[in-house]
Amino acid sequence: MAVDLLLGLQWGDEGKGKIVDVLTQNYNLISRFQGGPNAGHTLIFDGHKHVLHTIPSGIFHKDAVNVVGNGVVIDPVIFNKEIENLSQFDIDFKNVLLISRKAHLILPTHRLLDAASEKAKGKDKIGSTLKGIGPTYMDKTGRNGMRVGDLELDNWKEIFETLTQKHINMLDFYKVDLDYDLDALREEFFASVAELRKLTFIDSEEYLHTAIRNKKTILAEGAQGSLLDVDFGTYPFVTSSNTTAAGACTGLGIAPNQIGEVFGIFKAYTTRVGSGPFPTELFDEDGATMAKVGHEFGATTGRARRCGWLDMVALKYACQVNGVTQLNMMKADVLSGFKTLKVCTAYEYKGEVITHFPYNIEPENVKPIYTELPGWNEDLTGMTSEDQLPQALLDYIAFIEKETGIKITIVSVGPDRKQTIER
Ligand code: 2SA
Ligand code: MG
Repeated sequence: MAVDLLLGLQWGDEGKGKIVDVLTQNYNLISRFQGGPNAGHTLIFDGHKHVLHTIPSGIFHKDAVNVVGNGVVIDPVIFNKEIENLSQFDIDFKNVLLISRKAHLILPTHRLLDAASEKAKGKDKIGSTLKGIGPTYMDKTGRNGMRVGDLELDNWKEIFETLTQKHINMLDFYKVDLDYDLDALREEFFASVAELRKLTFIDSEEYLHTAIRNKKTILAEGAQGSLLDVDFGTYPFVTSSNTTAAGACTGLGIAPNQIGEVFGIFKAYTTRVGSGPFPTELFDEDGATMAKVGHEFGATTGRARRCGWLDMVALKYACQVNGVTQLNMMKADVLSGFKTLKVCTAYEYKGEVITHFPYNIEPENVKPIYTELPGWNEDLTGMTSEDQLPQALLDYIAFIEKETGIKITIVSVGPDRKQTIER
């Protein structure tokens, strides 16, 4: 089949960037279909760490073409900084980084609206990355947005000014103090647009269909995670796009029957950054150990990530919504040294035991019910094949495979490309 999908099954930061990087060699095209600069995909190779936000993770592979699909939202300012950060690599951006004309643009005032909305919500804030994601998707579905293709029109600055003025009026609504210099923001935006124009804008759905007809292989790279999906996540503590498999169809213009493998990426434990319910969250030493050993800080904002045990109820739900065909388990090495591992296999929901993911998983409704498994002590980070893995880890893997009914085909034992065990 032509298009394989790679998706995060939890609340983001599962390690998608690393797996795309490992898999890229198998694909001609890597595409992003949703989200924007809120994403932080970390790749580590040759001893260096690289964080990508909007650019697909295939950018480091010479032979891959990278497509930013219509479902993505692009901030020209951040996009250019990302390109500048890659200047040490000899990348021919004009030919290997193609942008959909139908992708929406994040304006500086979208960022201001995001900040104002969060500030106005106070303690109930979403914990957004403040990149303007929500307001940009609101303008998209509200049919007011500005698209990449608009930059090719003579009157694009008028379109920009009209939308900016609307946003300035909206800012009044929030009644919060925001410090900003509109002229400076405008200048920075225009300068970045001039840079963005040096790249190639395409009708990406047509481009991808031609590629499919020409038997090219395509990997669609998801951002954030299934539990942040605007429909299926822990609403309202979600992002504003469809992060699940269906989002790849609408965000690229591919048909469901063109999808082949669906790689579901999950951490051996769970993390969440930002607000919102998290049934297996740990507030004790164990959680602190996961955060410390796993270096659990946001790749975009540097915020500390909340940590907890693996939630099988949520994982099975994500597998189901996405039609996952292969599981990839990340950060198994971080669990070395725990005497006992807990996996949440059911919820006590309003006094009843349930095994499905309900409407509302707020702590007052949901208490996790755990199954305990023995831990392992071995350092996994130097292991290169399955036969070196400790029996307790193999049992942990077998347990997850039995619960989900899906094979774990990759076990990651460290952040580097090389620390990847295929099964
Ligand atoms: P937004 O900015 O409107 O999409 O935020 C809404 C919620 O979605 C969460 N979110 C994320 N969660 C995990 N990782 C994300 N990307 C960065 C990373 C985050 C960072 O890879 O580390 O650096 O902090 C991401 N993007 C959005 C967000 O926390 C809100 O809960
Ligand atoms: Mg991330």
